[in-house]
Amino acid sequence: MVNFLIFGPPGSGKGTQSVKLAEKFNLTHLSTGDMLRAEIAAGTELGKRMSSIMSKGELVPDEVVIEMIAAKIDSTKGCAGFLFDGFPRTVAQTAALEKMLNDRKMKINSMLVLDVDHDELVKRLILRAELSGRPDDKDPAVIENRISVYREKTEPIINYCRERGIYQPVNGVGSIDDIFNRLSGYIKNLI
Ligand code: B4P
Repeated sequence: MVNFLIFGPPGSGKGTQSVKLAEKFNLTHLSTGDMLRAEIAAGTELGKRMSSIMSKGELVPDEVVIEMIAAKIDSTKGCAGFLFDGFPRTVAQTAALEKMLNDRKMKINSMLVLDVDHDELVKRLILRAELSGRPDDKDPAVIENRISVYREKTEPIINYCRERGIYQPVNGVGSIDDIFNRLSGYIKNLI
């Protein structure tokens, strides 16, 4: 199994690229954002508790997403590896993922970091709000909070992964197909 993190600020294209990459390389796409939104849509107790946190642009508790990911890893069979999208988002989640994978004789092979400037992120999310109806895309103040939370709590993971020699920056500006080709080039070299 070859496992990848797709990483970057909100609106950097993680979800967009993950769907295409998972299909091309037979990877299982695990998006904690999608899993949490599915809980909210199903009206579960967990979904109800997480909904107000997400609508403010804050991170849900580490243990919630760690448990979700562990369950998915154990129930997935027959893929070439995992593509983790939007997880990990804190250094604690990263350490938990490393342990989870080590316990199962796997590792994080590469962290692909989409590099996109602030104005482009805001532009994309405001545009998406018109189509998605996502409460965290609708309010510009919530978008700014999500970007600040990323800089403060999520970005430190880059150094953690750099020290492990798995950090790979990727230019995230351009057409969706161009970025897909850039990412595919890195994945092809490892799979
Ligand atoms: P996520 O679902 O992960 O949402 P996101 O950061 O907004 O990124 P997403 O993947 O959806 O967007 P993309 O960049 O593809 O998280 C949502 C919330 O869930 C978090 O704020 C948090 O509350 C919670 N959460 C999730 N995981 C968590 C965790 N591990 N721990 C704690 N809390 C967690 O795309 C954005 C837009 O850009 C799209 O409209 C797309 O069409 C467009 N786009 C993409 N590529 C483009 C390009 N090249 N050019 C132009 N537009 C492009």
